Amino acid sequence: MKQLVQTFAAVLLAAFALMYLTSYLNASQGYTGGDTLTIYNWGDYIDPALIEEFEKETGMKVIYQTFDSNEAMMTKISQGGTTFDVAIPSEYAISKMKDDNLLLPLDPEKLPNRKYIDPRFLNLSFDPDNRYSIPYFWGTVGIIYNPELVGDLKFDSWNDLWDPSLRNQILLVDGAREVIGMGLNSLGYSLNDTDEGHLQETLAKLNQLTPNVKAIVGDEIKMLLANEEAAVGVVWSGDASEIMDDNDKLDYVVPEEGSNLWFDNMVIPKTADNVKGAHRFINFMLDPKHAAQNAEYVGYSTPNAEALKLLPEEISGDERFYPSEELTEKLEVYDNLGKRMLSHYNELFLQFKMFKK
Ligand code: N2P
Repeated sequence: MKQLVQTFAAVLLAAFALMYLTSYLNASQGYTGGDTLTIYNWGDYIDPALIEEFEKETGMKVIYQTFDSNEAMMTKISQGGTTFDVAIPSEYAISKMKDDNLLLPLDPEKLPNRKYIDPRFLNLSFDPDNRYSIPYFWGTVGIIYNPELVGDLKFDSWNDLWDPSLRNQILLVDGAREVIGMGLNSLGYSLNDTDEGHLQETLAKLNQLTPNVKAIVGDEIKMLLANEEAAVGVVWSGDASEIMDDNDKLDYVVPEEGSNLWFDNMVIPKTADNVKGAHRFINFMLDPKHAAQNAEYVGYSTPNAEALKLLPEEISGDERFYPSEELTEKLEVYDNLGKRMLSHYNELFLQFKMFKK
């Protein structure tokens, strides 16, 4: 009998030790169970107070990680090994992630606040019926400039950037599609052009811009431009709006040859661990009150029609950041150019960066 009790105690002890070891290993490997939610978003792209509010409301713990380009985000998600419950890619990346089977379909019943999204931003070609994605922010790519430092230049053409008076005065956003796209547009080509001759011509033209380029930078572009460290920047519209909040001397313009119209959307990656929590977070962000608070904080344009009504008229009525449908029709959305061509754009961008150094 005594031996039986001893064996039982030893088995019990071993089971406890195993349980302890498993939970220790899970914790040290960043395991995310039902009450944590891992979000993968662009830098400077959410009001942190909303994360706190979400945590308080749901009791979930949010692990928040950031990326600075669609390319970096896709590489990390496709490599696996890390769990992300919600990510926020742009349209061409969503199309590619769908092709690569990296996304889970959304459950519309768990997203009642979807009804607040302006139908103009739903059902777009990269994700018909919004099976995998829900709009987060949208905007353009354009030029922010300090009128006091650029003479008569008005930047209604991308070609103004090549003006010799702008030596060492331009900051560029660190994005392959944006910089190659601006080069293509300056030559009158589509920013989805795949003709090798056009692409080489674009690279040669971008290389000629290098004397004017002070730096190619990430989110710090906002601080540098607001502090007048450079006279001109090629930026996403929402960053321009935020910079202009800090320095109202600056102005933002979308050149007439055309530019990019982009849409960033919330998705649930295939490797998600907390799918229920992911839906809860997406629905929370779609609440007009939260969407308006977020838009006001980050400076980007909300696709949420009810949230727009809650924003002050000086924001919602500003055509630079809420361009009319008529204006946006002239702009181009990035196509998913396929794996090979997207890598080629990245390589060309790297060559431009190397040439600049
Ligand atoms: C915010 C980045 C916005 C990305 N820092 C535009 N697609």
